[in-house]
Formats: sequence, structure tokens, C-alpha cells
Amino acid sequence: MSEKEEILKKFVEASAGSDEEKVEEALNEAKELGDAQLIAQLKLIRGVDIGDEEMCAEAAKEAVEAGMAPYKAIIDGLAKGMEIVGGKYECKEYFLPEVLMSADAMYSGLNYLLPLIPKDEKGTKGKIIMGVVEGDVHDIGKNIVKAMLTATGYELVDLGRDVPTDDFIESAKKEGAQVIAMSTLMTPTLMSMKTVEDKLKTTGMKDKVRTIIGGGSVTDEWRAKIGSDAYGKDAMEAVDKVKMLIDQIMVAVKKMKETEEEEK
Ligand code: B12
Repeated sequence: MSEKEEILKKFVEASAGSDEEKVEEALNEAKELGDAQLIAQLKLIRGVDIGDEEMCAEAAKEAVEAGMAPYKAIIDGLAKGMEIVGGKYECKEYFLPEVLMSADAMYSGLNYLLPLIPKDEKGTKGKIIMGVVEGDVHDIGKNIVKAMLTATGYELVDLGRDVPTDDFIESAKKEGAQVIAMSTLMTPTLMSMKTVEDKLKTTGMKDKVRTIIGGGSVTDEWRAKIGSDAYGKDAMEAVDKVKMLIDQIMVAVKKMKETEEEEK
């Protein structure tokens, strides 16, 4: 393990265990090492952990100035911080007010970093309807996935959060979208994904639209159970899987058209 990796490990463990002395120690070691990317990364993690909007905004800028890719700053910095917050919420060290402050801090970093993700300007590759399912307001992950898909050239129709199941279907129909992407972080709201799947089947739309699901409570097993077409564990995987789905749908639509022609 390199010195940089050791400092990062020490910092993350100390933050998770709220060992302030060790947190300071690791920060000082990073400064002594003089690695600007590492210092910015630790500040991003710290900013989310303690819910400091200013620290996150500043660190986001510093990370980019130090040459860190915006997506890496999001995942290895801000999201890592949110992982720590999740752990502290679970063991009742943090409660909702602290989590809300962390979410605001995360957004202050995201607002700077998301627009900087390099864009693929080769024209639109397909249309995606995206939203957080009914009953769930967690939208940080959805917004990261949306930014990655937009950057890679897809047209995104963002329905926001707590989206009624019918809105996914209606919107896909109205917009002529190829993919519906659904996010949820909560277990009780997993059923909303199944409702959308079932409705797509009963309305005969499943031939024209593919679905992809993701978020903290979603697994590939759940995808298989409800008959969704893809599961992505993070924003990078979302990009790969959406490409696969759009390729599939193009082939399927072409075949449908050929059969229609033959039947004429
Ligand atoms: C921040 C947070 C909040 C914030 C949300 C702010 C916001 N605007 O999003 C606030 C404070 C509002 C909140 C509220 C609540 N929360 Co909360 N929250 C969290 C926390 C700490 C972090 C979530 C997060 O943003 N993670 C960071 C992002 C980047 O990760 P992500 O969303 O997973 O996204 C990545 C991947 O999953 C994937 N992905 C995400 N979506 C999609 C979609 C597709 C298509 C694909 C392919 C991939 C993909 O890519 C993303 C980027 O790589 C989690 C803890 C945890 N361990 O997750 C609890 C957690 C999700 N919350 C939880 C709960 C219970 C609640 C409340 C019900 C609490 C309450 N009693 O009121 C309410 C929810 C009210 C509601 N009806 O929705 C529980 C859910 C438990 C469960 N399994 O059901 C968790 C797990 C905490 C816990 N351990 O108990 N919360």
C-alpha cells in the first residue's frame, strides 16, 4: 500500500469511528506529503461527514484544480463521505438533521462537479425517462446517474423524486423513450418498481421500452424477480447497461418493422 493509500485508509477509518485526533493526524500527514488531490479528497469526505457546505464547495474546486476527474471527486470524495454518514445514521450516532446537513453539503459539491463531467458531443444516442420511485425522496444517486448519462450523450427526461408509477409509463409513451431508469434507496418502495414493470407488460409496452433499476436497496436478484432488463450498481455501470439496452431495443424495433413490412 502506498503512503497516500495508507493516509486515506487511516482518515476514512478515523472519520467512521469519529476519532477526531486521528482525523487531524491523517489530514496533517496528507499536507506533509503535499499531495493536492489527496488533501482535496479528504476535505470532500470530511465536508460531507460534518455537513459543511462551504468546505465541500471549496474542496470540489480544489480537487478539479489539482487535476482530479470530476466523477472521481464525486465517487471517491463526496460519496465516500456519504457512506460514512450512512454508517453513523445506522448506529444512531447521527439522526435526520445531521443527515440532511450532509445531503446539503454533498449537493454543494455536486453543483460544482456535475456540470464539469466531460460531455460526448456526438449527438443524442437515445431517450431515457428517469426518476426516483413513488414514496422515496432520496435523489442524490439518481442525479449522479443522470449527469453521467447526459454526459455520455443520452437525452434525459428527469421526473424527479417520489414519482407516481403511471408517470413513468405515460412519460415514456409521450416522449417515445427507449429506456425507463428507476432509482430507490428504500426497501418498502421496491414494490413501485414491480408495479411499473407489471404495467409495462399489461399495456403491451414492454416490446418498445427497456428498464434499468438501481439504488441502495436494489439488487440484481430483485431485477430478475420483477423482470426488469438491467441493474446497475453505480453511475458507471448505468452507462454501460443503458448502451446495451438501447442497442437491444434498436435491433428489436428493426425486426418488428421488417415483420410488419413482410405481412403487408
Ligand atoms: C442522505 C440520506 C437521506 C437524505 C436524502 C437527501 C436527498 N436529497 O437525497 C434525507 C435526510 C432526506 C433522508 C431521509 C430519509 N431516509 Co435516508 N438516507 C440517506 C443516506 C445517509 C445516504 C443516501 C445517499 O445519498 N447516498 C449517496 C449516493 C451517491 O448513493 P446512492 O443513492 O446509492 O447512488 C449510487 C448507486 O446506488 C447508483 N444508483 C442510484 N440510483 C440509480 C438508478 C439507476 C437506474 C442505476 C442504474 C443506478 C443507480 O448510482 C449512484 C452513484 O454511484 C442513506 C444511507 C445509505 N447507506 O445509503 C439513508 C437511507 C437510504 N435512508 C433511510 C431512511 C429510512 C430514510 C427516512 C425514511 C428516514 C425517516 N425516518 O424519515 C427518510 C426518507 C423519507 C422518504 N419517504 O423518502 C434508510 C433506508 C432503509 C431502507 N432500506 O428502507 C437508509 C438506508 C438509512 C438506514 N440505514 O436506515 N435520507
